[in-house]
Parts: sequence; structure tokens; C-alpha cells
Amino acid sequence: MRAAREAAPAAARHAALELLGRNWTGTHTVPAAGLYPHQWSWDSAFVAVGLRHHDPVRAQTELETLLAAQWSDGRVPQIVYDPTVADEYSPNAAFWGSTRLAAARGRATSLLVQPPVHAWAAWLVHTADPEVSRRRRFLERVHPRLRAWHEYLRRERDRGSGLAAVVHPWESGTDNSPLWDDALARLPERPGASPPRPDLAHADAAERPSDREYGRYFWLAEHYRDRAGDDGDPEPPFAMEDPAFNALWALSEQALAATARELGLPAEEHERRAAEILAALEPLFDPVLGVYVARDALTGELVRRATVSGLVPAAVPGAHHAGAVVAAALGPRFLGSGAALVPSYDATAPDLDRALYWRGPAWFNTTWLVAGALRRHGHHDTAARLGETMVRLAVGQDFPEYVDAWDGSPHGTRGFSWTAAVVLDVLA
Ligand code: 9WN
Repeated sequence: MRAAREAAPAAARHAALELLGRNWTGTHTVPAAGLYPHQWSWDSAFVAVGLRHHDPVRAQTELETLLAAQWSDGRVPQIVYDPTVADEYSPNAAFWGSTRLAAARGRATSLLVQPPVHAWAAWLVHTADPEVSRRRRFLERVHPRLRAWHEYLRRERDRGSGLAAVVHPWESGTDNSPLWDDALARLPERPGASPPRPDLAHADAAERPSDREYGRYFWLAEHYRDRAGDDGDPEPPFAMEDPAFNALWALSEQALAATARELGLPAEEHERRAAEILAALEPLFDPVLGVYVARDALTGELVRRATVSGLVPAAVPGAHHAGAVVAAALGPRFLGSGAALVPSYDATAPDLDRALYWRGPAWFNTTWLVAGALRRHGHHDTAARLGETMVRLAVGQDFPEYVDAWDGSPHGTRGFSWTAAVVLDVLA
């Protein structure tokens, strides 16, 4: 009996490692073969966090590979294109043309960014095996790059509020979240033919953003590309302050403080910056919804919708309204709706879609972040239940990209790397 109970986690771990092994290219892990054949920024951070328990050197390499593609202005790109992979993903490297830009230092990358989870991931990777980390001088090597990344956000993306704004929905990592609907509706429809959609060969169209959304994503991407990714535009067409992006930035500043202490460098500057980001997040707390919401940096308006992004600040030590947010996570809009995992969008919203990407389904990385917040606030049983459910739904269904939050049925692509990485962390 005992052996049978122990065999299940061992088998789950084996399956997760096996998938991550298949998605490993020798230098980095692709989010999923087929749909996402290059290196993605925040995916690699989650992969490193899961992998650190089993192969700390590979976890370090994952982050080092990503950071090697950092631009001279400090940005860590959303996508690092693998030149050996055929044009299966749109937009492709040629669309962005980064190799013609001096700041990209010859690398083929997207011009956009993704949530700044890297300093936090690097610190977690270090703590998993400090000896191997020190021997490889891992933190010494990544620390200057991580600092430069945060400097970029502060210098180029803070429009005066103390928060970093995303200039494209792809930068939030929650592409078609309802938080972006109103801002996207202000953009022109893209004239002419609809953009290429190779993604639809790998996932059901009903579970991906629509052609209409893709038209606007491409319009925005072209706009930014035509300015060579210059953030000096006084009137950008889209600039949104996302609660998860900024909460993860604060968490990463806290991790930079820990990293600085480990390296014998001054840590106060990072502690102060983390506190400043948390303070700047405060006006985004919505007392009625009990979650943080997004703010349109161009109009100053709050987007009063409850999404999983608005729960993420509760995962950050020192977040001011963490208690209220934890209550909201357990309430009818999220887990109190009877959901097995944390839905990406308010369960009581009339436009909830249980199968559509970031408009309802549960994702494993965000559920895992919320589980961490619940544990931090004493809800150990609920956090443990979420962990067990994540493992069961991931391993039993070939590591889906996302699932129906209520019945657990799989959606999106399969063989998705961060789903496996989260499983490894839950089982560690
Ligand atoms: C655009 C890779 C990425 C994730 C994002 C997720 C999805 C890309 C897409 O896949 O976005 O970056 O083509 O839809 O929304 O969070 O990083 O897994």
C-alpha cells in the first residue's frame, strides 16, 4: 500500500521530466513542440523553477540562454527565435527584423517583453543547490543582467506611476484577457488579409484568440516594430498596467535583494524598489471585487474586472491587501465557484468562456502562484488540494496548456513545458 502511494508521485515526476527532456533543445526548453517552437521568456523561468529540483545546472542554463539574448538596453525579449526551426510560428523572426537593430546585438528576437519573473526564478534555482550555484558563479553572472532588465522596465516602461506598462497584450503573458478588451477596441482593425495563423494547426480555433484579436495584435506589433521597439513614443496606442506583471516585478526585486546579500553587495536599493512597486500597486486594488485590477496608463482608467492576474499580488510578501485577495481567491468568483483549479477569469462574469485561453480556463502557472499565496496565508489544505489536482490533471492528460477550471478537461496544446515544471515543484 505504502509503495503504491509512493509510486504515483514517482511516476508523475518521471513523466514530467520525460516531457521536459523532450522539449529541451540542448540550450533551452521550448514551451511546446509545434505550437511554440522557440524560447519564450517567462516560460523559461517557470521551467527553471521546476527543473531546479532535479537538474540545477540545466535550470541555470535555461535562464542563462535567455539572458544571453538580452538587448543592450536591458530588455529581455519575449521570444528568442531558434534559427534551426522552420517558420512555424507567427510572427516569425523576419517579421521583427531584430538582427538589423544594433540594440539586439545580432540576435533574432521579438521586440516585446514578458513578465519579469527571472530574478525570482534565478534566486529559487540558486537556493535549490547553493553549492553548485556558487561553484558555477551562477548568481555573479546573471545578477548584472537581471539588474539591467529591471532598469529597462523602470527607465522605459514607467509612465510616472511607479508601475511598468505593457505595450502589447502578448507582454502580459495573458494575451486575450478581458483586461485588454477596451484598450484593444480603440485600435483600428488591421486592413487587408488576416495575419498568418499557424497556431491553428496545433490548437482548436475555439480555444485560441480570434482572427479579429490577431488583427489587432499584429497592428500593434507592426506599430512597435516600425519604431524599432523605441519606447520614447509619447502617445503609444496601447499602454496598460497589469497587476500580475507588476507584482512579479516586486517579487523579483525582493529576490534581487536576496541575491545582492548572497553576493555581498548592497541590498537596500532593491528592498526599497520592491516596496515602491508594491505601494504603486495600491491604487489598482478594487475593494468591491477584492482583487487588483489593471489600469490604462493612457487614460488613467481602471479596468474593473476580476482576473487571475489580480490575485497574483497576494503571492508577494508585504502586499498590502493580501488578506482581501486571498478571500477573493476562495470566494465565488474563483475557487468558491466549485472550481478545481483557479479560473483565469471571474466565474460570475456573463462573458466567461470555459474553454477560451485567458478568458476562463485554469492555467497551471497562475494556479501554482495562487496556491503559494494561499499557503503563505495559512490555507494549507486548499493549497495542498490544488497541488494534488494540478498533478492529477497534468499527468493524466499529457500536460495540457490549460484546462476547464471546473471539470478539468484539457484545452490548448499538450506536452506544455510549464505545466510539467509546476508538477515537479509541487512534488518536490
Ligand atoms: C504569445 C508560450 C506563450 C506564453 C503566453 C501564452 C502564449 C503566445 C501565443 O504562449 O502566448 O506570446 O502565441 O499565444 O499566452 O503566456 O508565454 O507558452
